[in-house]
Amino acid sequence: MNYNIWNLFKKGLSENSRWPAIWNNHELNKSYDVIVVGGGGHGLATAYYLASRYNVKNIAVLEKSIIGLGNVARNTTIVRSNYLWDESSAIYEHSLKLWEGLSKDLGYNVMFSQRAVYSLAHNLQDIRALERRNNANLLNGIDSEIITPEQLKKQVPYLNTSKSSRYPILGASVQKRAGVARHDAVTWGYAHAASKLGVHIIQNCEVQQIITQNNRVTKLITSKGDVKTDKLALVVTGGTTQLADTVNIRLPLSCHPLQAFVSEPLKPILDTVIMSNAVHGYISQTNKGDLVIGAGIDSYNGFSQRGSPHVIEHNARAIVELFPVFSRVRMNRQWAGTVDITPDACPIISKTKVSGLYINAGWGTGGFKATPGSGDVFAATIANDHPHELAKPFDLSRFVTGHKIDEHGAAGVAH
Ligand code: FAD
Ligand code: PYC
Repeated sequence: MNYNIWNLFKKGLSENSRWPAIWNNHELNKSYDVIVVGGGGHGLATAYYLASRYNVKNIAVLEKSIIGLGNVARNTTIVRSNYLWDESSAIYEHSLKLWEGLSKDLGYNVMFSQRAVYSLAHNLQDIRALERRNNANLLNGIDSEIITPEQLKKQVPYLNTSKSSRYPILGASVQKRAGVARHDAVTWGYAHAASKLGVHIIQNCEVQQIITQNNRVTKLITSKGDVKTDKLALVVTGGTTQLADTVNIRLPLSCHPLQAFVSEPLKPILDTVIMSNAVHGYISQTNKGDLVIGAGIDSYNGFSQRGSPHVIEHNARAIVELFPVFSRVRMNRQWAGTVDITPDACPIISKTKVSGLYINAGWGTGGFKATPGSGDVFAATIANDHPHELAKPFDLSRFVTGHKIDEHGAAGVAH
């Protein structure tokens, strides 16, 4: 099915009935050339690019639940590339460029909206950190500007820029090409395009154990039976350490809950994304009208998909500081996801000591924006059995050599 204007018109005439399935569900075959474990954004993107760019056939994505119910569905969809260090800004900028053509590439509207992302500064240290990152971004050819509170007020009229507020805003950085996308559409778009290229998407199929022979991946034990492969890609966020444990690989990942909540729908009032690390909250408005709000991680380790009340209470207070006009808005839903964080807040995209086993994890609080870029460079790494140039700095060896890339400051969310 092509989602072109003509087909949309035709289906509209039949009251949108009889739309075909967006992707095909398959039974598990006995073997595949490449198995991708995890049907989140990154797993589906990896499978799509393996098939579309690297000419790999006979691929399966195994998902323990239903595709797109993990973090890809639980995140707040901010897409930007303004990281501090060359290595990370390069991979995030590669991703942002792919976002810019993604709907066309997938033949599915992922509703990518380049509505700009503002990061606020409330003290001198914030200003220095934003200026440093702004200069680094400009040197790497990434769009970024520093603006004054007066300029900010013109662009975001309801923001409280009063000098007498508790944490006055001293300035901001803005990336105008940044924005948001629709998370479900990203999942379904990749599933649709991968499925069209023959990728088998197998839901309700939990991978329980990896079997090796002579230090090579040979087979997987799953809840739907055994399946053979000699190339296995793990893209399972919070599930990575448990699966890697089955082949005695220990990973520097710790999992935390990260919460978000949305309000009742409002008429259009906020046409951009505002982030503040100092008062500790960020906010945007969806196309439906809901305000989408989040803050930092819950500090304890855990896999809970709810989170602690005091974190969102603090978060709501921060948003009311920034936007007193939202103080009477009712909140509709709250949830959490499980974010997998490395010591340097950068991902792991790596071959491993087991031949044929590749790991993509540790995107922590910031992986949604990386979905296309991560999928592309990981697919290249798997297809060539050699790290893609942009993936090289994110090899597991950095935790041994000490070549870490500290992005805690640009992560957008405190950890
Ligand atoms: P997931 O969707 O979690 O995919 C992993 C999949 O693996 C899951 O579907 C899971 O069921 C499956 N799986 C696990 N174990 C197994 C197994 N044994 N067998 C088979 N399948 C298995 N990032 C941003 O860039 N911008 C944001 O604004 C942003 N906001 C966030 C807000 C919140 C509240 C949260 C929780 C995260 C946020 N993130 C954000 C981070 C982002 O969501 C993640 O980094 C990203 O979604 C992770 O990649 P994924 O989509 O592939 O993960
Ligand atoms: O990485 O920009 C980000 C982000 C915002 C909220 C969660 N992550």
